[in-house]
Amino acid sequence: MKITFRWFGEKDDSIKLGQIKQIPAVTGVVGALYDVPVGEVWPMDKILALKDTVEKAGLELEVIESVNIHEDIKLGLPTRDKYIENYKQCIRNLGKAGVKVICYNFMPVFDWLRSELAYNLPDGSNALFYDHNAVKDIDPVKLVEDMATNSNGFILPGWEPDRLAILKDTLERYKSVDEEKLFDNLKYFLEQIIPVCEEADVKMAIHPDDPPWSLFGLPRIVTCKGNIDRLVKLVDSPYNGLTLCSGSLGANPENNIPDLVRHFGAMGRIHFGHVRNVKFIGERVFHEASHLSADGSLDLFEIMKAYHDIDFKGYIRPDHGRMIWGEKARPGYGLYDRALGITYLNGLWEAIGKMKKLQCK
Ligand code: CS2
Ligand code: MN
Repeated sequence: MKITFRWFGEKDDSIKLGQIKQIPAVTGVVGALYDVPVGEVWPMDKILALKDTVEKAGLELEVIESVNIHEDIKLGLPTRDKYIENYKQCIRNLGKAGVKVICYNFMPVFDWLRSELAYNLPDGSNALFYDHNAVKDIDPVKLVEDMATNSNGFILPGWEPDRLAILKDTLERYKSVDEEKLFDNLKYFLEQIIPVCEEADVKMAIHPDDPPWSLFGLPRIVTCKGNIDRLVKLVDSPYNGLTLCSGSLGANPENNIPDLVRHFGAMGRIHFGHVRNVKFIGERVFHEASHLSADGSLDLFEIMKAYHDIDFKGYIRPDHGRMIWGEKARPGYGLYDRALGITYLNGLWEAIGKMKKLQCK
């Protein structure tokens, strides 16, 4: 595996590349261009400038998270073709710059969603929190406003102002899109872009829905093994793959993450792993936790063992972390807890590998 770290750019991240470089085993950052509106082509010069900045710090830029999908593509509107053409050009440009994996998601309107961004934990740290009861009856516009004002002054990934400005309109338009229609629209998109990915040697890695159930009556499809099985077959190519996010899928206890790693890993479809823990405290109520197995509901040893068993050669990153040691950063994306997460993943990986060798002797 190759360990990476998500970074929001020199202007928008409180974390410096030099700090990321000092985290043991990190070979690259997961980056994006944040100033190109959704649906537009990412210009070559801007991609190369980002790559140059990252490489000067001794790191690689082989994974992009995310090239977001224009709502017209998810809605299946006639205007989608123009945006799909732009997406193809983006893939070609990224391929030319040496990018190997594009993470994206197909969640209508909302990216990840939480009811609280700074839920206090007993040790004085805080983390993202989700309570379905608090979310289900609330006006989505109000919820989004709350998220935007409580984010320590940072723009949250997936919650960019241009997206939020047209929120009411977009919600209205989804009234005619159910899960079947969303699957059709995903298939239409993949059928057009996957041949371009094959040519450019860039793998697509869809991120699961977070949380993995429907919200505000909107359809969500990347939620469970059966649906993911269906989506990898929509276009049967290794370039149509997954970002296996343990915390997103793991918020539903019915999703068995080590099993998913083995299943989709054996098919060669996992290109990117997001590894983090969540702690269930009720039905559809959870908070994020440190990566340590004992602190959450997921067994990180079993997850890393599954990656080891499939001889995973793709990219891994720690996912959201808690806010600890008084850090003020973008919720979920501070330096300290994610760096601790990486150290823990390194420890598990080394121990699993060495134990296997001992058992062979
Ligand atoms: C989130 C998402 O769980 C996560 O990784 O932070 O915003 C994620 O980056 C997107 O859904 C990927 O497109
Ligand atoms: Mn994730």
